[in-house]
Amino acid sequence: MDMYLTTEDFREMMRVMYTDQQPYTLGEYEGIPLASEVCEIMDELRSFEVRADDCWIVTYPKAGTTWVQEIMSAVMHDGNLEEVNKSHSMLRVPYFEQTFPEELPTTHRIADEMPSPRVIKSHLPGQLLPPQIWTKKAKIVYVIRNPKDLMVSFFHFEQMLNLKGAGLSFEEYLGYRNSKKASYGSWWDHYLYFWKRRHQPNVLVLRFEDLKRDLRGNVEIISQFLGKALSAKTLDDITEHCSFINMKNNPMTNPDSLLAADEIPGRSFMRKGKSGNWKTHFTVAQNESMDALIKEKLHGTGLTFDH
Ligand code: PPS
Repeated sequence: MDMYLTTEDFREMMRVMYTDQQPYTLGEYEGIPLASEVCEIMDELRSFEVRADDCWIVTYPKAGTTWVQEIMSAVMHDGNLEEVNKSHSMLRVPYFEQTFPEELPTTHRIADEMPSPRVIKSHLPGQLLPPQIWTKKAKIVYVIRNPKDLMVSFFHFEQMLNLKGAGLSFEEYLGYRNSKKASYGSWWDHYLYFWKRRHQPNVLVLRFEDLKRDLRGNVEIISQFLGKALSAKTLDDITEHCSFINMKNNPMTNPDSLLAADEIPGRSFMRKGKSGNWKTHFTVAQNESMDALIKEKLHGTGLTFDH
């Protein structure tokens, strides 16, 4: 990605897009609300040339994308962290549907030029990903996070970057994000698409809470899934590299610098990095209503969340 876009370009563009502009407008593609610019390129994205050795990190936003993409990138570099730290995670791992101002190529065109094996990030719901992912059997790591923590993380993120949900109270935000009108559609449809496919050999479904409980074990699971036989020492090093505090302190893994979020005092993309942070945000009534929604939407699917 550096071939086309320098870190400085990227940062300046993000500053303009997020800090100076009004919240983006949402369009709709096949019933899924997406940023209007993304809707415009969706037909092109659907015909993207997938490679069999691509590794995709797919998530509903705020489920642990940045964390797992960094683990995947480090694994695909065989744990060579010196090499990994030469460029920012967001440049190493292209965000598939990210659009840029007109004079720059869109991310998927940049990804076209990247050498194999590629790690590619997307938040698109499964049914909108390029169909070649399934025919070529590219590997997909999908991360699920307790939707209550997802709400809190997303709420703060949208405030921080002045996105669609900025300006809403937490109560109003819950109403928006728990509806099919939210950007990227509903979290439950997004989760269930992959949950139902979790036994397919090219799909690995992980849980944010499991990564918190046992990061080393999950680094090993990811490495095996990606076909890498890494030494215990290398797995230890990747685990260390991907701890919350190390990712927050590392300018090549903390998105703040590229999102120009470090210009906003007291705010950080790497906010808390915890499971159960929702407990300090939800009222009793909000918690009950969220429990009822989770029960209604996930009933009979086998997907549940610990408290
Ligand atoms: S995005 O914008 O969709 O790419 O966001 P995403 O990366 O999916 O989610 C951001 C949340 O993940 C937390 N995070 C981590 N937690 C623990 N350990 C590590 N290493 C880590 N890296 C990122 C990040 O802090 C956001 O969660 P919250 O709850 O807001 O802190």
